[in-house]
Amino acid sequence: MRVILVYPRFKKTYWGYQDVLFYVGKQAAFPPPGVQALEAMLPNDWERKIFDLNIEELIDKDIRWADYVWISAMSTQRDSIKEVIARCKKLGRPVILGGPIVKTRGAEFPEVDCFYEGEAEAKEFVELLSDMEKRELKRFYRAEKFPDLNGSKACNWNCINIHAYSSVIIPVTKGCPYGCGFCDVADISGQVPRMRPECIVFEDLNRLFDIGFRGAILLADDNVVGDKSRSKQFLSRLAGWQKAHGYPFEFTGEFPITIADDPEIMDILVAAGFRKVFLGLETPNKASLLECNKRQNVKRNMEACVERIRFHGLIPMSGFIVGFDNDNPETFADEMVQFIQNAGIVIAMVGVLQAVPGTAIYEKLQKEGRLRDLPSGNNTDCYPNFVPRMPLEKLVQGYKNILQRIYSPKGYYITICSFLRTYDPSLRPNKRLGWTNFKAFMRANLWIGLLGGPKTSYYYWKSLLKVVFSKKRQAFADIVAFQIYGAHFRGIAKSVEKA
Ligand code: B12
Repeated sequence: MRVILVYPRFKKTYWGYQDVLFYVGKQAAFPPPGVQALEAMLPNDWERKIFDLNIEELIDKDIRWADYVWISAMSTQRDSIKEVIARCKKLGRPVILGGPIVKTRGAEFPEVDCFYEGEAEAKEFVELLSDMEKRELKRFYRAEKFPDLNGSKACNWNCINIHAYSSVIIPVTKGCPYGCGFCDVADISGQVPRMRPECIVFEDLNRLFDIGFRGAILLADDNVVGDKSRSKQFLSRLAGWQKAHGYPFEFTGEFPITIADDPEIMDILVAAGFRKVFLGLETPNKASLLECNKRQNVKRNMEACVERIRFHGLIPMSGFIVGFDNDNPETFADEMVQFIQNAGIVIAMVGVLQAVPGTAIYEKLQKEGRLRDLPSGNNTDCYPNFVPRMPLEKLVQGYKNILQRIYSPKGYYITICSFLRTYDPSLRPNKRLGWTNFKAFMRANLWIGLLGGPKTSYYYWKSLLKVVFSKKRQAFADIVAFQIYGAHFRGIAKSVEKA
C-alpha cells in the first residue's frame, strides 16, 4: 500500500510568521504534527511520503505514485485543500480528509472520498486502515470521543525535513478543564486532560536529541498544566532530562493565567527550559470575560499576574479577542491598547471574535439568529461570522486602530519598556545562543535597523541600547527577537488595514 500524507498551505496568520522566517533562514514556522502522528501509526509495510505544502510542492508524479492521498488540515488551509483535492480527482486518486477541519467545515469538500473525524488513537482508525486494505472505504469514520492516548507512537523525525522549520512540535496532552465560551477544545478534546504515555514523549525527545536537533519545541497541548499534579510530575522529569542533556531545547506552550498563583510550577517551567508561555488573556474588559465564561481571568488582576510570571523568568505572550457583546464601541480599542502596553505583552496576537460550532458563544448567537457563516479560522480577516452587537464598521475600525497602535514602532517600543521593567532573564538555565541567532541578529540590523524606514530603525536601535544599558543585559537576544516579531506583526497590521 502506498500513501501520501499532505499538509496543505496556510494563509498568512499570526502563527505562520511568513514575513520573518528569512531572518532565521527557515521555510515554515512549524512542521505538521497531525501528519507526523499518523505517519508513525501506519503499518510498517505501507510505503509513505509526507508533503508539507508550506515548504514544498506536490507534483503529479507523487500523486500518481499513491494508492491513497491523506490530507490533514485545519480551517485556514481551506483554499489549498481544494486545490489538492481537485488535482487528486483529476488523476483518479482517492482522498481521505482528517484533522479539525472535518468537524467545522467538512461539508465544503463533497468531492472527498472519505472523511475521518477525530483522533487516530481511536479504534475507528484501525477500521479505516483495514477498509483501505480491502478497498472498501466508507464515506465517514467518526472516532469515539476522547480515546486514551496509549496507542500514540513516537515520532519518526526523519520523515520530515526538520531543518526547514523554526520550531518542532510535540504533543504531550489533549484536553483542557476550562470551558471558555469561544473555544471548542472542550468539545473536540474534552475537559479531562489525557496524556500520551510519558515514555513515548521522552522517546520523541531522545530521538530528536540523537538526530542532532537543538532549539525550539512547541508542546501541542490545549493546556500544558490541565492536570496540575500530573503535569508537575512530568515537567519535573523534563527538567531533569534537560539538565542531564545540557538544555538542548527551549519549550513553549499554552497556559492558563492561574500559573501566576503557583510559584512552584513557574519554577519548574523555568527549570525545564520553558521560555515563552502563551496565555489566553483575551480582553481586559471584565464584562466581556464573564460573557465568554473566562472566570479564571475575571477573578485576578491580570496585569499583576503577568508581572509575576515575568518576574519568574518567563515571557508571557497572549491572544486577545475583540467583538464581544460587552465591548464598549467607544472605548474597547483604547482599553486594549492600554492593557497590552502597560502589561508589557510584547507578543500580543489580537483577533476578531469568531463563533465556532460546539461553543457556548456559537449556540447563543444561533439562538439569537445572529450567525451568518461558518468561522474562517483566520482571526485577522475582519470577518466575524456573526452580526456583532456594535456596528461592524465600528468594530473593524477599532480593531485596525488597535493593531496600528500596538505594532507601530513607538507603540511597540513602549510595550518593550514595560516588559523590561519586571522581566528577570537571569533565572533561565539555558542561555545557549548559536550561529542562527547571530545570523538573525545581523539580518535584523540590516532589514529593520538600517532599511526599516526612519521610525522603525530609530526605535529598533533605541530598544537595543535600552537593554544594553540596563541591568537586564541578558535579555538582549529577547529584544532582538521581539523586533523580528514586531516586523511580522506590522506585516499583519498592513494586511488587516487593506482588508
Ligand atoms: C498546537 C496547535 C497549534 C500550534 C501548531 C499548529 C500547526 N500545525 O502549525 C500553533 C500554536 C502554531 C497553532 C496555530 C494556529 N491554530 Co492551532 N491548535 C493547536 C492545538 C492546540 C493542537 C493541534 C495539534 O497539533 N495536536 C496534536 C496532533 C497530533 O493532533 P491533530 O493535528 O489533531 O491530529 C490528530 C487527529 O486530528 C487525527 N488526524 C489529523 N489529521 C488527520 C488526517 C487523516 C486522514 C486522519 C485519518 C486522521 C487525522 O489524527 C491525529 C492523531 O490523533 C489545536 C487544538 C486541538 N485540540 O486540536 C489547535 C487548533 C488546531 N488550531 C486552530 C487554529 C484556528 C489555529 C490558527 C489558525 C490560529 C490563528 N488564528 O492564528 C493558527 C494557524 C497555524 C499556522 N501555522 O498558521 C484550531 C483549528 C480550527 C479548525 N476547526 O480548523 C484548533 C482546533 C483550535 C481551536 N479549537 O480553535 N495551533
